[in-house]
Formats: sequence, C-alpha cells, structure tokens
Amino acid sequence: MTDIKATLLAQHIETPSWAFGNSGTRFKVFAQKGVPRDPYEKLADAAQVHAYTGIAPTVALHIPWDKVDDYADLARHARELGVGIGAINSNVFQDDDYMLGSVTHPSGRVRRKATDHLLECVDIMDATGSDTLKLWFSDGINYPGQDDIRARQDRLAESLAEVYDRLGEGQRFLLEYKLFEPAFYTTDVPDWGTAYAHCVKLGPKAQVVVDTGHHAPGVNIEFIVAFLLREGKLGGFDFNSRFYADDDLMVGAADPFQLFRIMYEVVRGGGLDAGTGVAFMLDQCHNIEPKIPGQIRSVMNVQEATAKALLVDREALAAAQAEGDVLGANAVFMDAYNTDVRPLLAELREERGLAPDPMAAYAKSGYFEKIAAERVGGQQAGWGA
Ligand code: LRH
Ligand code: MN
Repeated sequence: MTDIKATLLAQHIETPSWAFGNSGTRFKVFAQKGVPRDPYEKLADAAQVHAYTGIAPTVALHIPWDKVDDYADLARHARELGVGIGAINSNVFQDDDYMLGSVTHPSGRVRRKATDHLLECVDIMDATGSDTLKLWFSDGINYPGQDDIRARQDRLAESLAEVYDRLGEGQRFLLEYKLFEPAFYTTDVPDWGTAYAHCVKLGPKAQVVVDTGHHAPGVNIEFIVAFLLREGKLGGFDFNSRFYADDDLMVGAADPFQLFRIMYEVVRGGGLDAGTGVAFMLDQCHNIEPKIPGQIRSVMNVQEATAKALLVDREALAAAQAEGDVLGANAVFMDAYNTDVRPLLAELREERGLAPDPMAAYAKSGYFEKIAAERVGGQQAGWGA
C-alpha cells in the first residue's frame, strides 16, 4: 500500500485557466458570480483547487485569453499562490483570418501569421518557465473539393517543423487531434495516427496529447494510450468526459469506467513513473456548474480512477491472462474498479494535513462568497468566441 500511497502523493493534475472563466455553447454562455476578470484572478482560483486537493500544482494558460503585459510577473504571482505555470496553449482558431485555416491556409500571409503566433507562445514559455507548448488546430474544410487535403498536410508539416526548431533546451510541444468541429468534412489533425505520424517525423520533442472528448463514438481510447505510451509518444491528456461529442464535461462524470481503463493503461505503461513526463491536464468547461468546485471534483475523479488502477492485482491478472482464464482476468480487473477508494484518499489527505473532503472544506472556506463580493464590475473572463 505504501507504493500506491507514494504514487498518489506524487500525482500531478494540471488545471486549465479557461475553466474558471465563463463558457458555454453557441446557444448561450451563462455568466456566473465571482468569475475572474483577468489571468491573475484565474490563478488565484486555480490555487484553491491545489490548496484542497494537494495534487493540482500547475495551471495551463491559453493565449491570448491569458495575455498580460508581463508574463514573468504572472509567473511570480503564480509562485506566490503556491502554483506554477504549466502548458502554454496556442490559439489559431478565433481570428477572422483563420476562416479557411491557420497554418494550413491557402494563403502564405495567413500561414505566416499563424506560425508567428505559435513562435510567440514559445517566447511566453521562456518568460514563464513553462516547458510545454500545446498545439490544437481547428483547421479543416467543410465541403469536398474546398481545398487540397494533401497540400494542407504539407503546409502543416512546414509550420510544425519551424516551431519544432524554435524549441529550446527541455522544451517540447504536444500535438492535439480532434475528429471534427469546427470543421465538418475533414479536420487536418483528426486522429491519433495523423498526430503520431507528424510527431515521429519531427523528433523526440514532439508528442501527442489525447483529449478524451475528441474521438468518434465507440473509439477505444485506452488502446490509443497503450500504443502511444509504448512508442514514448504520449505527451499528455486533455481530460474531460462526454455523452455525445466534445461536450467538455467533468472528467469521469460521463464514463468513470472508461477513465479507470485509461488510467490502468497509464499505470501499466509506466505513465506515472517519475520522469515519464506525461502531462495530466484537464480541459473542461463548467457551463452551468460552479467552476472551482467543478475543478476540485474533476481532480478527485482522476485521483479516484488512478487509485483504483493502482489497486489492480497485476500478478493475479498476469497469471489469469497467461492461463487464458478470460473471466478470471476480467474479475481481477473489475475487483479493483469496484473497490471504494474514497476512505484511502481521505486518509491520504489527512496524512498530508489536508481536509479529508476537499469539496466540503472548500464550501466551508467562504472563498466563493469573498470573490462574489469582491469581483464586481470589469469584464468577466470567457472564451470571447
Ligand atoms: C479544442 C480544445 C483545445 C483547446 C480548447 C480550449 O476543442 O480541446 O485543447 O485549445 O479546447
Ligand atoms: Mn483539448
């Protein structure tokens, strides 16, 4: 049990700055009381998640949503709050110039503009001490014939190569794939295979990020995780959950068993081993639920799935698998999943001086009442879409 506890104590979940801002769908973005007005306030809210869970010490930024005059000062502010700056997320999906694509756009001027933004994000990594750039491209086409599918891959590869060469010592980028939306015919990085192929060509500083909401219904995500880990190309996760498409709901909320199966392949593949560098990031939108408790609950969902995955009796499983004992092997797997790990995690929190129930402790803290009273006026943060 001590190893399991040690692994759980070393767990590191990264929260997304944009989860603390207003978000929604094309139908409505609902505003909530106490929402941050700037990246400094977003970091303060993220620090609350770390304060109560103990395992959320970094915050991913999204540029320009988190644009500030002095990124080094923002990083200093984060340190003062007891958190660090995690992945820097580029945004080449919200500018009018990118209607027909960004780095894959037919126009060289637009491709140049998009690539320059990606390079600016590396400058921000230098200024904040971040070692990870996360690249998601909304690029794609809506109608057959609209553009040349192969030529767009050439353009993508050219831009990725330029950004790859700009990466400094200890820096990497994670390429994110997504089946569709906002493009509805082809997306230029639609699946893990396309992302993997580009990353293999580029080199060791390029890895794949698995956003759990970006697959076709029925896709076995844990197989992709096992494969990418085996290849040393799993850079990280954008955790969330969904019932239908890219719903960006709380991770583990829609399908806790899937999250357990994913975390089992992470454990089995050494993804939690020190130095493996797999980034466990949340990428969610709390459209109707309170944001800080939503993040705390999400971190706890990953922690619970991880604890269950660590409880799989690997020896018994390997023995049953070797004997072809189908039901026996499945039973070993399900025993771990059906184990209530909440007492273990409550004990772990108390052992490190935290409240056993982070949700209750945060609710009692009065922090929400404080920010709801203080954060009046100004422009609430949001996607600005
Ligand atoms: C795209 C995505 C990507 C982010 C955005 C906030 O759907 O998953 O990771 O840039 O959401
Ligand atoms: Mn994502």
